[in-house]
Amino acid sequence: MTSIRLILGDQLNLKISSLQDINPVTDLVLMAEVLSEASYVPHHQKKLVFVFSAMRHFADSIKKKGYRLHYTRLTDKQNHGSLSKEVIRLANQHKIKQVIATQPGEYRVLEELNTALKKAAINLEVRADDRFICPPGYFKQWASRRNELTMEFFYREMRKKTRLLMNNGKPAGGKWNYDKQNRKPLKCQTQFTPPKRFKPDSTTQEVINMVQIRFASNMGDAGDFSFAVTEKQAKQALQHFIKHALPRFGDYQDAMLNNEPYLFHSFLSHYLNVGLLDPLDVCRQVEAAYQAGSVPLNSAEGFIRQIIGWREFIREVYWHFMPGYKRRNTLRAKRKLPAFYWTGDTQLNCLSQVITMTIREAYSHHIQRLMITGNFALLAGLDVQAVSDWYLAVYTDAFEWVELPNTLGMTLYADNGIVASKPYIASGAYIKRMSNFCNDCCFDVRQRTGDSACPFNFLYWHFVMQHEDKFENNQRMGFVYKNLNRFSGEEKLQIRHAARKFLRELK
Ligand code: FAD
Ligand code: DLZ
Repeated sequence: MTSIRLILGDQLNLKISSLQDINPVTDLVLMAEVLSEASYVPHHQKKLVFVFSAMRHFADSIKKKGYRLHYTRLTDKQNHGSLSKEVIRLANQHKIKQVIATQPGEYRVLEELNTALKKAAINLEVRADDRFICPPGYFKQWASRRNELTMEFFYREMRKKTRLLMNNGKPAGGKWNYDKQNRKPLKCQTQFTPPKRFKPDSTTQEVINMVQIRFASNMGDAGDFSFAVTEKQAKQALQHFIKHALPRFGDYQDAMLNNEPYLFHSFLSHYLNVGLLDPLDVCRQVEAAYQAGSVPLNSAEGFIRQIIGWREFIREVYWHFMPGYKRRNTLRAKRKLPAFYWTGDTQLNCLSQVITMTIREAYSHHIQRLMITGNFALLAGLDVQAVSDWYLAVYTDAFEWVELPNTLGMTLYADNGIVASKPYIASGAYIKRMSNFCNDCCFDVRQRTGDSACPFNFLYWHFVMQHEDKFENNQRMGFVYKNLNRFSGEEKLQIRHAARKFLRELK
């Protein structure tokens, strides 16, 4: 039967399951730039340019393959504005009753397609997304056998399944995980080679112009866009990372520095998430670099763990617990998102640094997301939905399946400990240890209370006191409550006053 093969903006790979068994003579491939997807959160300008330009370049590959393509541009007059409406428009136009899609990355999109196509009496076949390593059904079975969903144990299963860094069934080097060797702070004189950049071609330039006009008030500047937008370019970016940054990725994974967004991180997540890079292929190349002796084991293992461990685990958590997951808010965090999350205009240097880098690059690395903007959001009790929407909007790699469990779960503890076994909270001392942000800050990281005290300090202890009932018996929080018990009543009172005053004035 003739079918429409739907390709979404994050499914840009010729091996995608929805294209398998395509009849190039009769079937139609549909790709659509639509306003509903471009505006369900106010996406960063660079994210919009990336998605649209990568879609347009991928459309060229579809045509080169000889497939019949229907491509709707955002500015086309007949564009009906949403994915389901574009599918139905094309189906009606060609009298086609069968649509084949790879499972969308977001529950919202799957629901939209299911509901609208059912109403239009069009059959929708949804195929598994086999770019992911964990096979359908595996996680459910794995989860049913345990009380706690610990990423580390899931990761070991993925190592066995992929045989990455395995020798005769045993982990390379004798240990599964070298995380303890991955927490060194960095010196500000360290030299970095930034990620590979690409000059926009005429296709990208056209998209830049469109985004600058239509999304002028969105965060960021599309004008200096220089990301890879094709599979070929993304592969060059990967090679560049393996050669220049991966060898020191492991040691300095958790470090942060003023004005240095990338350090030794890969800047590859957005390429992986839209399909320009294949996760398993990336991991095999990293393994090969380790086997060739050009990359130490703690870097290779650390990097592979992020992809076959965290990335896969996070996706499984999303699909396992949605749709209810999105509404979770265990700590009842409801405070309005402060305006500085959109401007970077705050006296706290660490927040200003990370948000300013985010505005410039539509990127920040994991520890910046988790321990600076995320840590603040958790300590200040910022509204879970607003914080999640912010992360979904501002990062190029943000798609709900990966953004939500990282934000709501790992960062905000709103899922009651499914992703994180304890809240990821830290006072100024952690930020000082892992970065040079505090050197340029007007607040004093050594002070817990008083006018110049670092707000992360009193907010940290305020959070610990506020949620004592919930966390005092959490084994991993034992030392924190032991420390709290050493504080005098007067000191606790001062902390409460300082935190409440700060939070009252937070706008
Ligand atoms: P590297 O540090 O070089 O890591 C290598 C790769 O591992 C990444 O490219 C990514 O694919 C994968 N990875 C690492 N950590 C994670 C993780 N926790 N979850 C999933 N994959 C991971 N990642 C996204 O891809 N999209 C998001 O929307 C997203 N939102 C996040 C929100 C918060 C609050 C936090 C704390 C983390 C979020 N992450 C997200 C995870 C992580 O921060 C990014 O994957 C990483 O910063 C991307 O930069 P990189 O490519 O340089 O990663
Ligand atoms: C993020 C995004 C944007 C900005 N625009 C489109 C679009 O116009 N067309 C499309 O097919 N996909 C787009 N995407 C990705 C989707 O919003 C969505 O995140 C993924 O398809 C996952 O379901």
